[in-house]
Amino acid sequence: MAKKITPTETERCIESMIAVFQKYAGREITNSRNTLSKTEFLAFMNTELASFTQNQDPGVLDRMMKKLDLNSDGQLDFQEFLNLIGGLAQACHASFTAASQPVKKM
Ligand SMILES: [Ca+2]
Repeated sequence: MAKKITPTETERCIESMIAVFQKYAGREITNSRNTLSKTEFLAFMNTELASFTQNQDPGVLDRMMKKLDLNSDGQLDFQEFLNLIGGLAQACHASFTAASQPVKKM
């Protein structure tokens, strides 16, 4: 009998990133299943990162899409998507580490 291999937390995270990307990239039948169109990007942001988007002015997501779209093809491929996730993870990590710093005594 084959031993069942349990994925590690890291492996599950990678699998989740791919699954989420594919879920939104596959929404519009007229658009590639391997990239996020602007509509798919907005759906992703407003669903998966609603706590971030709800307090932003509408131009922020437009500017984010333009900045993330490194090859300016109007689509976000998986690498461009990962830059977004990496940037958000970095910002969260920075705020967690800042919050856990002991308060300096004067
Ligand atoms: Ca692109």
